[in-house]
Parts: sequence; structure tokens; C-alpha cells
Amino acid sequence: MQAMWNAASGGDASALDEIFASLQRGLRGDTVLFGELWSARPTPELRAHRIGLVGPPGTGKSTVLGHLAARHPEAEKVGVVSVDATGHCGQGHRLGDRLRMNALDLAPNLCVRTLDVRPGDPAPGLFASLSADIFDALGCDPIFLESVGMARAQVEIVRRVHTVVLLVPPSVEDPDQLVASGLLDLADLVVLNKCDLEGAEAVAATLDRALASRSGEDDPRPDRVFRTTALRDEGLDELFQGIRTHASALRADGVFASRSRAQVAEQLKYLVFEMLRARWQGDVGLRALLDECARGVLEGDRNLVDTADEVAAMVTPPRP
Ligand SMILES: Nc1nc2c(ncn2[C@@H]2O[C@H](COP(=O)(O)OP(=O)(O)OP(=O)(O)O)[C@@H](O)[C@H]2O)c(=O)[nH]1
Ligand SMILES: [Mg+2]
Repeated sequence: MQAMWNAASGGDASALDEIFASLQRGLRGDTVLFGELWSARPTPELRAHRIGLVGPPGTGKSTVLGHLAARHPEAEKVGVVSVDATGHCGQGHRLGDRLRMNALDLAPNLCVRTLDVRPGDPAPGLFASLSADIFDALGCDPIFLESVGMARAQVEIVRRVHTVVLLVPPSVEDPDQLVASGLLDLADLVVLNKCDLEGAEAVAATLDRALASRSGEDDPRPDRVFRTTALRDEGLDELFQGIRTHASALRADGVFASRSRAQVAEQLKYLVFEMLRARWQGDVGLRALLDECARGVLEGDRNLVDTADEVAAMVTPPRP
């Protein structure tokens, strides 16, 4: 395990593949392997600034990301986790990685992973945040989580990051509707990309008004939309700085740490539920009890909901 992590730290792509394969097996129930993989991480503490890039397909997220990553010096490793719900990366992760980062050649300091998430997959958000943990352990900072495709992937990402960047295209049908949808409230930074296209400034002005009205005195979120034309690398300096400023503001008032804790708590919650489920499924006594209770429900002697509540109380150890 240790050798695998060391090789991955040195840039060995097949060692990184092995780490991700072990994570996947871990998430499918091989908790022993998962535990070994996690305890062999070279740096167990989680430090990286996690940035979520969300927005409709084709808005320019990958293009923006490429330009932001290029602003980091070569000595700083930048992680990118793409959550792909479109099935584009079904031909192998590395081909998928390149497909999604077509905007720029992959810089040597960029660690990219595309997660192939199919509709019905149980925990895309958990998979994404544990993947970010892997890059964190390999020394990447910052780590971007980019959603591709369906809205669910976006919502999953929002809870796993410190800074949410929402990208909007000028073609957005009705900017007022976007404001009404509540999506703007989820975002820390809002970016209007493709400002070279017609009508961009009018959309930007509507978004500016919405952002000005959402922010209170202590709100670290910028009250103006960032205007970028990623195709020509315009406006990216301001966005790069805006993201840094947001991270500093979060760190200054302790929100960074509380968001980090919330991310780990979310992971823990899922794993605890999964472990309880696995334990209960193998518990012969519980199966017999359920069978007995089912008989009562079937015959009308027991109420379904009250019975579930009683069984839950029986299998949960009393509070100390
Ligand atoms: N006109 C214009 N086109 C842009 C700009 N930025 C990106 N594009 C183009 O928009 C298309 C989509 O860009 P991507 O960066 O792949 O967009 P994305 O949001 O990552 O797309 P998905 O990952 O499929 O959701 C590409 O053809 C880009 O060249 C821009 O500022 N102006
Ligand atoms: Mg993309």
C-alpha cells in the first residue's frame, strides 16, 4: 500500500489507477481494503481548499478550470475531480480525463480524475469527496470538483466543497428565473462566461442586481458577477483572485474549518449507515424478529410504522 501511494505521489499513473480501484472496491463493501488504503495515506490530515465548479453543460467549466490551474506555479499540484453523469468517460478513465479537459493541454502539475457516475449509482457525492481526499493526501491544493451533466451531480458537489463557483452562459433563457430557482443562493461566486457572445452584459447586469441584494454586511461572497471569456483567457485573473479572497475570508472567520468538518461528517454518516446495514443484513436474530413482526403487521395486530419504530429502538444501543 505504502509503495503504491509513494509511486502515485511521484506521478505514476498506474499506481493512481490502483488507488482509485481500491477505493471503488472499498465502497462496494471491502472495508478491510478500504481501511488499509486509508491508513497508508502519506498525509492523513485534510488541508486542501476544495472548489466546486457547477453550471449547465457546455458553459465552459473545463475551459475556465484549465486557465485557473495554469495560474498556479508548477510546484503547486492542482487536483481535478470531474463527476461525469454523461457516460463520456466509459472508455477508460484516462481517455475520459482528456476528453473533459480538452480546453488546455494537461499541465504537469494537474492531477485529473473523471468519475463515471451512472443514474442510480448510490453515492456519487461520497465517491467525489473521497477522490478529493486522495488528491489531498498526494499534496494537491486546491482541488476542483467539476460536475458534468445532470443537476443531481451539482447538488452533490455543493455539499463537498468550501467554495461553490456557479458558471452561467449568456444564453440562459431567463436570468430572473435563475435567480428565482435559488441556485444563486447556493453559489459563493457567480461567473458569467462567454462574455464575447451577444447579450452577455444585459444578463450580467441582472445577475449583479440579484447578487447585490443577497449579501449582508458580513457575507464574504462577492456582490458582483465575474465576467469571463475563457476562450480568450479574459477575466480569469479576477476570478482566480476572487477564489483566493473567498478562501481567506472563510479561514479568517472559522467557516473553512466548519465546512471541512461538515464534509467529513457527511462521509462518516454514509459509511456508518452502510456498516449498520451490512451488520443488520447478516444478523440472524434481527431477521427472525422482522419475520415475527411482519406476521403481526400482516394479520393486523401491529401497526407498520409503530413496529418499525420499536425495532429501531431495539437495535439502537441506548444512549450512554
Ligand atoms: N464563445 C465562447 N466559447 C467558449 C468560451 N469558453 C468556452 N467556450 C467553448 O464552449 C465549449 C464548452 O466548453 P467546456 O469548457 O467543455 O464546457 P463545460 O462546461 O466543461 O462542458 P461540460 O463538461 O460538457 O458540462 C467549448 O467548445 C469551448 O471552447 C468563451 O468564453 N466563449
Ligand atoms: Mg467540462
